[in-house]
Amino acid sequence: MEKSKYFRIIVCYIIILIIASVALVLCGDFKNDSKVTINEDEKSLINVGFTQVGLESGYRIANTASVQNALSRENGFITQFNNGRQMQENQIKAIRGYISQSVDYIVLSPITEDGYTTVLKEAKSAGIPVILQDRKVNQADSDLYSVWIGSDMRTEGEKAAEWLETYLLDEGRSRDQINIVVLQGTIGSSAQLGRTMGFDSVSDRHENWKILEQKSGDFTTTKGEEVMKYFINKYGKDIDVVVSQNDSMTFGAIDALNEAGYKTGEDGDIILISFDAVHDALEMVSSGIINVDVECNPETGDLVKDVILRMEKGEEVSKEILIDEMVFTKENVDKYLETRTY
Ligand code: GYE
Repeated sequence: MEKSKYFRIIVCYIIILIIASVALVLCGDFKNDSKVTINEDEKSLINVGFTQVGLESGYRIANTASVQNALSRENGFITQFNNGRQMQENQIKAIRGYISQSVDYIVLSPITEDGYTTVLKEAKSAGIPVILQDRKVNQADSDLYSVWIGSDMRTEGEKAAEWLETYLLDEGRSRDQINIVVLQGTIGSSAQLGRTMGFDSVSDRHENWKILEQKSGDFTTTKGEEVMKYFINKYGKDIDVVVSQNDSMTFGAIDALNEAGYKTGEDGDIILISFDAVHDALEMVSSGIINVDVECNPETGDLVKDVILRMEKGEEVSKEILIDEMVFTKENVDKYLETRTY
């Protein structure tokens, strides 16, 4: 076999080795996950296993920080963190790990409402209370968790549509044909389901409102830009309103719209409605690029902590605990911008 063939084989092996090691580093769970070792003097701490949706948005980053800061060692907790990377199987694997370690509590933000029944039954059989925060699981599984803490996503959707009703009335456009496209979040997540149901329930009251299409951008900027480009190619100048179910997708949508020559917001061709109300988006509300941003408050950490401490004392806790939220427009946003921590 001539030398060049040997050389080609060796190069192939080296390339395979490099790809394999890169894959191992990227897929390894260690990147964002924490494993804690419990020393003898830490046995009195409350041991919590926390599995999070992922790192897909500003909301998510703030929500993770809120829970981790609340469930800190200073506050009497020892908390393991799992980044679900927006894949349910990662969360299920993490929960089974927590069960095998006999943690005291499991905190879960479920990526979608379906798919957790079996693992929640396993946690229940192991006698480990599960606390949901942010998103929900199916109502049918309500006996498999102790408490849900989060936002009323359906009301968020209604607030967005009710703002549009008022805006169109003020603009003298309440009888115009209004064409709407919707960038939805992760399909099957309670955020996507709730916001869609809420917005649609108000939209159905207006025969002159036409939802041209709803398509998932999976709550990420990249996918949001991709879906907005699809909408622009398909509907172009017919689009009057873009509803984007989180700020991350909104940022991608703005890039796509600007690239195609469309202006959004106060003096634009397109009315832009967003959700979450993270700092960077509120700056765009202030500058008139986003018309309205319906808040989804990520700061659930202290509520989770208080629930656990009360459960530790054997106190009754409500099955659902809602967090307060606002609607931001150019008229009210500036006084909140300075103090916004996320
Ligand atoms: O709107 C989005 C995140 O579940 C309410 O998930 C949360 C949503 C939030 O990806 O930014």
